[in-house]
Amino acid sequence: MPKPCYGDENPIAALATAPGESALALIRCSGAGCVELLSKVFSRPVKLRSAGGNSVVHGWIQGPRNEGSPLFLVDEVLISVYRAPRSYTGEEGADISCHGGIATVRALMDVLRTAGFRDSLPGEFSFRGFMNGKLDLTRSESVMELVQARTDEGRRHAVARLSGRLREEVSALKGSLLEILAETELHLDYDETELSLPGEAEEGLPGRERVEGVLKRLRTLAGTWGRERLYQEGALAVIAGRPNAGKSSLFNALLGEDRSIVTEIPGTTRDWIEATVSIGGIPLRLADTAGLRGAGESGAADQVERIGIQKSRELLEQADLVLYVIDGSRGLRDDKDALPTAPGTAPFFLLWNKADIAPDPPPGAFLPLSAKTGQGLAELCGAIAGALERRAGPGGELSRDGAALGTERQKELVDRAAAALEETLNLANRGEALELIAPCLREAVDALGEITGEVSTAEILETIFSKFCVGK
Ligand SMILES: Nc1nc2c(ncn2[C@@H]2O[C@H](COP(=O)(O)OP(=O)(O)OP(=O)(O)O)[C@@H](O)[C@H]2O)c(=O)[nH]1
Ligand SMILES: [Mg+2]
Repeated sequence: MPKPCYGDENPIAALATAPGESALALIRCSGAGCVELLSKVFSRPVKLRSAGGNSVVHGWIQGPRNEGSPLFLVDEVLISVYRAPRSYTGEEGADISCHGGIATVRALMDVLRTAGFRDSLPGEFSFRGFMNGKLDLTRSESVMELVQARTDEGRRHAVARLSGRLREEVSALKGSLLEILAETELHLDYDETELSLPGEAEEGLPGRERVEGVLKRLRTLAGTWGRERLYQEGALAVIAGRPNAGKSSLFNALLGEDRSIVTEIPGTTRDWIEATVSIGGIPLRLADTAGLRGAGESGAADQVERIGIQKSRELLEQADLVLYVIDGSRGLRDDKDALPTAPGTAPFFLLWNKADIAPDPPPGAFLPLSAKTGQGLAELCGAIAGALERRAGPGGELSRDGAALGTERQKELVDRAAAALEETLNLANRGEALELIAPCLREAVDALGEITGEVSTAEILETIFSKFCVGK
């Protein structure tokens, strides 16, 4: 049998919900003739075959154990029927709501394979939706973003793209460029016949200010990616400091649960622990580490703790943000050895912990806080979100209402379009001929077309959709 690939039109099926024990599961089927195929393994074939689009039919999936053996009941299900083109894929489709047992789903999928369905490839439903004009690429990608969103903020940004905000912006920019391109090409034609257009300069790029306007908007759009990526991928915050400073207490306080062991014995945390928490909508990977002790100091670490300290230092190098905890009740005297000598690029917070029992911090950039009472925690969270957002670049405000990018692919294409427009303007500045300028404009138009998928190749599409999950 030939290997299934994106682009064949055979009926496909896949479990669309997470595998495991659950009240219900959803198996999704799509492809011309799929309702007919299903009717062969359904207890009410006539009812199913005659069902209209967007209707639900109740019955039993039943299957042959072997060729010629009597039918056996697999599960009681509801089948939602979709008629082309009114479905997610644009094809005829059926969603089977079944019971969520692992064995049930496996048995149902076996029966569907026997009936003539093949297992779908990752993202194949979305791929078909795209091919049938149901979704452009920005919306298809936002579907996957939605599936993967880890915080409410991330979900909100993905939904904005799903609603078509990015597609609208990209289409509008592309539309403007196409107009300019058309005018440029018209000038080329007129030049050939030695005519000039009324109201336009005889030489130079027509609509130059409009090109500059589009370029400005492209740069703004490109600037949104840093923050969007922050909300999608999150950041690593490493909690470091001297033994007993209260690092694990802070870790627990930020998580809102007792995950890390806290004792009054210095050197309690020996191995590092990581957990994810949402801070201002940013999925923050928070690492609690072994306390940093100077070499040769009293009460020096044993071998296990030394390895832990080494790991702390490695984590600090990878950190997007460092939370350096100081035991305010002991003051700064012990921290001189532990504080890094050269400032890194990651934002570095000096936290004056145990503020409930400690004197005020010395003047400087110390943030007073008590991991025990929670004093100063809200301020810390605000400061963390603010620092990470600033580090990710501009575009926060814009991404709240305006269009924002959702994938690295989109960012690369926006950059490509912007570079082509810069080149367009450079050529125009140098007074180059329109014959040379027009291809640059065309390059920008094509890059924007690739974002929405109007310009695409089978290879590009396969790369994009193969990153999706099966059943989507
Ligand atoms: N009063 C007061 N005590 C605190 C505070 N934070 C932590 N402690 C206490 O300080 C001691 C050490 O706390 P930990 O959170 O285990 O400190 P750590 O930095 O993780 O220590 P190591 O894992 O040994 O490096 C415990 O007895 C905590 O109860 C605070 O804000 N106020
Ligand atoms: Mg600890």
